[in-house]
Amino acid sequence: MERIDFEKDIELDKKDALIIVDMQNDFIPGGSLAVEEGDLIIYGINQLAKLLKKKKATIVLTQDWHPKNHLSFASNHPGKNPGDEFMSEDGAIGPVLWPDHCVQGTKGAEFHKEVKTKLADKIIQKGMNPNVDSYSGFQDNDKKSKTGLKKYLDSKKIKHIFVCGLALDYCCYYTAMDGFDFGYEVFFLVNLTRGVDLPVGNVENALNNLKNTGIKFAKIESFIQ
Ligand code: VGL
Ligand code: ZN
Repeated sequence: MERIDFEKDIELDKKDALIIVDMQNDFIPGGSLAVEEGDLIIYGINQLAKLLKKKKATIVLTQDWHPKNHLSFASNHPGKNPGDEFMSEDGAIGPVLWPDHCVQGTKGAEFHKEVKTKLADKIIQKGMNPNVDSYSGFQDNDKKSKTGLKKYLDSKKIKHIFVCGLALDYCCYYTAMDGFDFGYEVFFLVNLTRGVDLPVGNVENALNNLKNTGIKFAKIESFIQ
């Protein structure tokens, strides 16, 4: 992507929601599916969360929450390794297999200790069906089952969502795209995300698709304090 144009002078209010995607130990350096520099975005996410709280906006955390037998794990496919290409016909699993991560009840599935989880109004868990992955905070990859995020946002009359967290090209990307499809105005907080870039080029593709879809980009400086 040539360059990113950031929005200016965004005035936050109670129709806004910050969606903080999967800020869990396994996605942060030291974790099993560590995203490079994933720890560096925590401070900014907390700052923004405090600002949203002040403006009476809503804060949602998503949490990847897999059973041990989840089919996105390479370990559940004999002979396969993490990073291997794998795509199921209905799009439920893939395009690559992952190391075991965010297994329910493990340390790796917990939010990073520096993330201010007390500011959250709601936690949305996803990825519990062993046969289907759920990159989006809204629904499973096969789009058959919903997480409850849309219902929750609509109950609070949310119109605009701001997406940050991990990983840029998976869970943040699909959450933003579904948010757009479901009718919200979507702002992608690109500086408060980091990507896995698997397969290589995936981050660039994701950013281009977001832009071409009509999703806007914002950063901390975009907001009126
Ligand atoms: C994610 C891969 C597998 C993410 C979750 O949070 O982006 N990526 N599970
Ligand atoms: Zn996962």
